[in-house]
Order: sequence, then C-alpha cells, then structure tokens
Amino acid sequence: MTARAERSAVAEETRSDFAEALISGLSAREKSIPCRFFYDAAGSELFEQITRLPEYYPTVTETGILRARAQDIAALATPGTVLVEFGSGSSTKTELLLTAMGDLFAYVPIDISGAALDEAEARISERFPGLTVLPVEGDFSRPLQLPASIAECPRLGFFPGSTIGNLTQSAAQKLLANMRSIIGKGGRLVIGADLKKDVRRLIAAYNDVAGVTAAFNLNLLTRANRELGADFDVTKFAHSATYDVRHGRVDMHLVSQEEQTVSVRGHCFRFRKGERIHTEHSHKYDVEGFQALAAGAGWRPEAVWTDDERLFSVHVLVAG
Ligand code: AVJ
Repeated sequence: MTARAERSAVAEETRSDFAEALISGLSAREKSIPCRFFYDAAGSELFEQITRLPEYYPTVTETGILRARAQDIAALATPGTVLVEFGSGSSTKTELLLTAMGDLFAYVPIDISGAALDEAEARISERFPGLTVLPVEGDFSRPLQLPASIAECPRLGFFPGSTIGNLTQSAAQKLLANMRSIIGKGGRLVIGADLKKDVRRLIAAYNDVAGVTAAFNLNLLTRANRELGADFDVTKFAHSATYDVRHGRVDMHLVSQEEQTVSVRGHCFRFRKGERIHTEHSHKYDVEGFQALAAGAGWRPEAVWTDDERLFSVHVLVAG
C-alpha cells in the first residue's frame, strides 16, 4: 500500500469506529458518546486552548509540580533506564523530564495513533539528538510487548495529564494493572491525578467564561456531521458540566434545547427537550484514594507531590 492509501485506510477505520460508537451510544436509554472522540484535529486544538485558560488549573499546576520535582524524577531513571510514556501528546512535560535526565537507554512513547507517534518522534529527536526514540504503536489498555531490544532495561513509566480521570474507577484500576505488567516488577510509574477540591473551583474549570470547553464538547457533533454526514443542529445543543459528589467526578453532557430528531447514517435518534448526551467523566481523587486504587493494581505508593494549593497530585508508584 502507498503511504497515501495507508493514511486513508486508517482514516476510514477511525471513521467507522466513530460511526459504530456514536450509533450505539445514541441508541442507549441514557445517551452517551465516548470521550476519546473529542480529539480530532479541531478538538485537539481546542484542548490546547483549554490548557491555557485562566480557569483550567490542571495543566499549569501539573507542569509546575513536574518542573519543581524534575531532579527527583530524574534520579529515578538510573543510567540505562527506558522512559516509557503512555501516550505521546504531552511535549512540554516530557521535554522537562528528558532535559533533567542523564543517560537513558531509550525513550519509548506508546500511542494508538501512528501520526501522533511520528510527530512526537520527530520533535523529541530534534530536541534531544543523542537520544534513542523507540515508538510503539499500540493500545496500552491491552497486553502489549515492548521491543526485544529493551527487554532487560529498567523501566520508568510516565502518564501525566490526569487522563486516568476519564476512566471509571474499575476501568482505571484495570489500566493501572496493565501498566504494571508493561513496566514490570521493580519499575516505577510517575502519574498525574487531579485532586478533589472546592466544587466551585472544579466547575469553573469546565465552564470557562470564554466558552472554549463548550466548543470542545460541541465539536463532537460537528465532527459527526463532517465525518459521518450526521445532521446535528449544533445550535440546538448546549454544553453542561456538573460535579457528582457521590462519584467524585465532573460530568460533561450535551443538552438538547428542544425536542428534535437527528439522523446518523440512516439511524434516527429522537431527543426530548432537556435530554442529555453524556460525553465525559473526569474523576477527582484524594491522595489516599488514588494510592488505594493503585495498590489494588499491584503498585506500592512511594512518593506524592502536590502544589501549595493542593489542586493536583503527581504520584510515584513502584511495581510490586
Ligand atoms: C484531558 C482528561 C485531563 O478531564 O480535565 C478538559 C479533558 N475535558 N476540559 C480533563 C477536559 C474538558 C481533561 N483531560
């Protein structure tokens, strides 16, 4: 296959994955769309804008903690270690660590998107010319083999961004257990988790005054129109973000502003006025709660760092 044919085959595969998920999510009694579909090109750009909003504290706060602790984290990477990053999208944070680290055997980004990996590889190789980059294309929520050339190397995992918060607690624990088997006994994981806090502060972070989070949420519908020929009237849905105290999470929804019918690839979906489509969970943890979750997945908590306001936590876990 030519590179171009391969790219369009991949695009077609993502498209039918989206079609399938959307149709099944809208067919359920409680409608939902999986949050992984936020990140097409437009959605990724909107997310970048979110990270720079005054209300959205997680990205700046985590970056501040990593900057303050870069030497401590670098000390975990003894010479010959491989740095395994789960995902490949966090350039600033990764570069912060790589700058502080001595002789790594290799940097291994794992991502489901080949295009994102190519981009990360190019960027990191340019910034760190002596560093071996070994991209692994795959799904790190499933069993996964790292390249044979690094079989014997000690491993340090890195999973910033509080992406873990998008998962329910049981799915989060399964993911942590899978990361535990990828990293292997004695290896470590540096992972970011957003903290529980004043509810007003939490809600404001997902209801910014400039409306960027609303645009990010509504982009799911625009994307469905563009990629699948759906006929959502985006002006007839509104963004909503609320805090569920019982589950300790922010929930995002798209709320139908009137009774309406939408069609997606020959499937018709009826909406009542006020009916919601669930689009994202963002779980918030306290330090002990997150450590207990990790312990249940075979990780021993070794250190935890927070900012002065205790908005965000970065944990160091050891694989037992
Ligand atoms: C990328 C999962 C960390 O949950 O805060 C930001 C995504 N959603 N604003 C989060 C998001 C709405 C974000 N994470």
